[in-house]
Amino acid sequence: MSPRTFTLTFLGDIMLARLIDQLLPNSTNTPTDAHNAEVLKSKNPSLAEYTPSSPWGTTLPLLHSTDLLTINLETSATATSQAWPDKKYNYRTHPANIPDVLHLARVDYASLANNHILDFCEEGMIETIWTLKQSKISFAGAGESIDEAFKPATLWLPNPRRTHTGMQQNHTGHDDEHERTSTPSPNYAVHVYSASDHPAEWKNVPTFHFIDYSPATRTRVKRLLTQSSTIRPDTPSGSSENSSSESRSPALKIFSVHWGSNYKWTPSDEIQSFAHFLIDECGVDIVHGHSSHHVQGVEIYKGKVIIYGCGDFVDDYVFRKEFRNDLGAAWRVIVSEVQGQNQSLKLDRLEIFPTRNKGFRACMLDSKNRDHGWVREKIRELSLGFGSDCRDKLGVDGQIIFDIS
Ligand SMILES: *[C@@H]1O[C@H](CO)[C@@H](O)[C@H](O)[C@H]1NC(C)=O
Ligand SMILES: *[C@@H]1O[C@H](CO)[C@@H](O)[C@H](O)[C@H]1NC(C)=O
Ligand SMILES: *[C@@H]1O[C@H](CO)[C@@H](O)[C@H](O)[C@H]1NC(C)=O
Ligand SMILES: CC(=O)N[C@H]1CO[C@H](CO)[C@@H](O)[C@@H]1O
Repeated sequence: MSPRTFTLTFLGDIMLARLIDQLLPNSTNTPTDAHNAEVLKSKNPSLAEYTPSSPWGTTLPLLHSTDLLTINLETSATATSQAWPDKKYNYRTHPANIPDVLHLARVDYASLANNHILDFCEEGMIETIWTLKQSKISFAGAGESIDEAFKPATLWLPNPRRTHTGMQQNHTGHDDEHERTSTPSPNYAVHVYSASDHPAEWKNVPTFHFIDYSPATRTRVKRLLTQSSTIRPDTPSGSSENSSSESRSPALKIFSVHWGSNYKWTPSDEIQSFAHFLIDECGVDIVHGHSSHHVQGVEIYKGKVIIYGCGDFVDDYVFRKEFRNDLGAAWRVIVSEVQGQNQSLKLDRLEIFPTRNKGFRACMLDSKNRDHGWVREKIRELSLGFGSDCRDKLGVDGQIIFDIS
C-alpha cells in the first residue's frame, strides 16, 4: 500500500467585524459601521449581494480540497456591547454569522488567542466560545476554563468531518484497493495550541493564553506541550484503536501564534528563538504565525516549518501600499505517512497560494498576475533571510513550493 498523504491548510486573519459584519446577513447594532456600509453599497452595487460565502471569494475550491483547515479568527463573535475600555479597535461580528461563514469554508479550527477575542470583554469571549462549540468548530487559546484555553484541540487525519475520503492518494499506478480496504488504516491525531504575545493587558486574564519571551513562559509552554501531549479520549467515532491511543503522542503538533509588531517584515530575534525552541524542545512540527497584516518569510528548520506571518486573508482594513496588506496567501502543508513505522507522519513540503483581499473577498491570484509575482518575490526574499529557499518552478496551480524533507 502506498503511503497516504494529507494536506493541512493555514490561513491568517479572518476578520469578520465592522463593515464585513454589516455586509453579512446578520449584523451587530453598530450605527456608524452600518452607515458606512450603506455608503459603500451605494457606490459599489455588487456589495449588496454579499453573502456568507463572500469572504472566501474564489478560494473555496482550494479550501474544500484540504484535509484540515485552520484559521485565526480575528474578531469576537458577540452581540454584547460592553467594549473593552480604552482600546483603539474593538471588533465583533454577529454570532449568527459564524456557523454560516465558517462552515462554508469547512473550517476545522479557529485560533482564539489574539488581540480581539476580548474586545467585548469576557462576556463577548464566552459568547464567541459558545458559538464555536455550537458550530462544532475546534479552538484553543481562549476558553471557559484555564484548561480549555491552554490545552490543545485534537483534530484527526483522515478528517472524519470530510465527506470525501479525506485524503489524497498518491497514485503511483500500483495502489491496491483490496489491500486498502482489508487493512484498517490508522487515524493520526493532530494537536493544535494557540497563544498570543499581545495585548500585554490581557496577560492577567487567566483564560487567555498569553506568552512572552521570558524563561518562565518557556518553562510553562514546554511543560504544557510535553505533558499534555497524550491524546485526549475524544477519539473520533469509528476509531478502532483504544488502549494504545491513551498514551500515544499526537502525530503532529501545531502551534498557532499571534505575535510580533504589525507592519514589520522581519520577526524579532526573540520570536525566531522562540520558534526554534518550540521545535527543539516542545516537539512542534508546524508554527502557524500571524498578526503582521502582511506576509512574512518562511523558515524550514530541522524538517519542520515556521510560517512567521501568514498575512491577512480577509478584512476591511485600510490599504497600505508599502506593505500590500491586501495581499496574503493560503499556506498548505503536505504530510505523508512514514512507511514501516506506526502512527507517524512527516512533512513533505509547504505550498503557498497567493491571494488578494478585494471588495472584502479573498481571491486566488493567477500566477501571471503581477500581485502573484509580488507575493512570490517577497516571500522568497524574506525566507532567504532564514536560509530557506523555494523551488524555482511554481507548482501546477501556481503555488510557491518549499521542500521540507
Ligand atoms: C440572521 O439573518 C437571517 C437572514 O436575514 C435571518 O433569517 C435570521 O433570523 C438572522 N438570525 C439572527 C439570530 O438574527
Ligand atoms: C508520489 O510518490 C512518489 C514516490 O514516493 C513521489 O516521487 C511523487 O512525487 C509522489 N507524487 C505526489 C503527487 O505526491
Ligand atoms: C507497529 O505496530 C505493530 C503492532 O502494534 C508492532 O508489532 C510493530 O513493532 C510496530 N512497528 C514499529 C516500527 O514501531
Ligand atoms: C484493539 C484493542 O487494542 N483492543 C483493546 C481495547 O482495550 C481493551 C481493554 O483495555 C483491551 O482488552 C483490548 O485488547
